[in-house]
Amino acid sequence: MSMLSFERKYRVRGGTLIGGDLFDFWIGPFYVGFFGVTSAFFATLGTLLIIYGAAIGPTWNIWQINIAPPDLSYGLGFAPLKEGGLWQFITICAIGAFVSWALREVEIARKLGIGLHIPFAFAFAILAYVTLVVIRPILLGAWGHGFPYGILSHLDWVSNVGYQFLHFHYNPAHMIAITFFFTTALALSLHGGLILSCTNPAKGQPVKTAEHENTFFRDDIGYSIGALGIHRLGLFLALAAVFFSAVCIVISGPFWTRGWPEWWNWWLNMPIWG
Ligand code: 07D
Ligand code: 07D
Ligand code: U10
Repeated sequence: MSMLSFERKYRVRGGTLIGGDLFDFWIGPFYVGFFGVTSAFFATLGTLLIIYGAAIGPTWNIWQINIAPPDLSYGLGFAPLKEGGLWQFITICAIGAFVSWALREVEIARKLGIGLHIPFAFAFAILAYVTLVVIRPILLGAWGHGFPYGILSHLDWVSNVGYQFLHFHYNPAHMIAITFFFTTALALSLHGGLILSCTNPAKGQPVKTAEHENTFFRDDIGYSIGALGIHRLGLFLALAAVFFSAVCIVISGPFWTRGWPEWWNWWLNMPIWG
């Protein structure tokens, strides 16, 4: 409720990227905008296509519903609806919805006069998805290299593709991505822990200040990155994790076709060993 007086001030026209005032309004808590309409359109259509795919498929079991990409023999062409064409339409809808959502975030940020950090961050997730279902399939020459849309079937795809490269853990970019993911969790737990320890003290105790926060880490590890710094670091770590994920999958196949353990032979093959 305390937000309402602020919202009255900010819920004004302007900041849209396209369409001027046309969709510049709110429905309940949601800002609509041109890209809200395109988000809703693509998300609704994509979801209906998934439901249609489920309806013509063998099961309504939520875990087992599967919309597979076309057979490799279709290459980069369009496939009939029931033989992967649905997957192709759903992919178009998904990209339409994700990009619309990012642009809607841009419009909201512009209205508020804040930075574009959040849509910038979401763009990395979209990049990872597009790498999996567009960039890598194009580099490999067939839409059939995209992952299937289904809760369990997409896990099977990850496992199969992993074993195609013998042992995916030896993929160096996968190692870097995983390290960034783990570091992101460490950073968030340290930050969440520190903020709660200072701002949510035991009953009767005063709330502590930034001095306490800095001093804890100076005493503990000799250095404090500071209040702004930890947020910059957190964003960097999370985006780096996703970026190296996209790298690790796009090099698997298009740029390296053998098992990943073999990649490390460059070390044994160094001329310095004589
Ligand atoms: C908590 C924000 C909320 C989002 C949620 C996901 C749907 C799908 C669709 C029935 C953190 C909503 C889910 C809309 C329903 C149909 C057709 C985000 C939060 C709650 N995966 N994945 C999951 C997606 C890929 C992998 C869960 C999407 C790649 C592994 C969920 C994509 C690879 C495991 C899911 C995608 C991969 C999962 C939980 C897109 C490498 C698990 C996700 C669009 C990245 C885990 C049964 C979550 C699981 C899991 C969704 C892509 C690997 C169903 C939408 C191909 C190894 N994935 N995934 O919490 O339990 O994300 O699977 O790219 O173990 Mg996946
Ligand atoms: C793609 C999601 C994008 C989501 C978007 C939004 C909606 C809306 C609506 C909730 C990228 C979707 C939104 C649908 C929902 C509402 C209302 C995120 C995406 C745009 N791996 N591995 C990774 C680990 C192994 C393999 C990445 C660990 C095995 C393959 C990450 C381990 C083998 C691929 C990672 C491990 C193997 C990966 C995933 C451990 C299998 C990929 C994160 C501890 C035998 C994938 C780009 C990611 C990748 C990937 C971690 C093990 C294979 C670094 C920790 C050894 C084939 N693995 N992996 O990318 O890089 O998120 O994808 O063993 O393709 Mg791996
Ligand atoms: C952070 C923070 C911080 C905070 C914070 C947070 C990070 C210190 C100040 C935020 C963090 C949290 C709240 C914590 C929890 C968050 C997570 C764990 C992340 C995961 C989040 C979720 C799982 C929630 C996901 C929910 C979503 C995405 C909302 C779903 C929304 C909708 C379904 C509606 C979308 C709205 C749209 C598209 C625009 C408006 C549209 C409508 C209202 C619908 C009506 C549509 C129209 C009018 C358009 C017409 C429709 C058409 C044309 C379609 C027709 C098509 C056909 C085919 C028929 O650091 O600071 O605290 O809080």
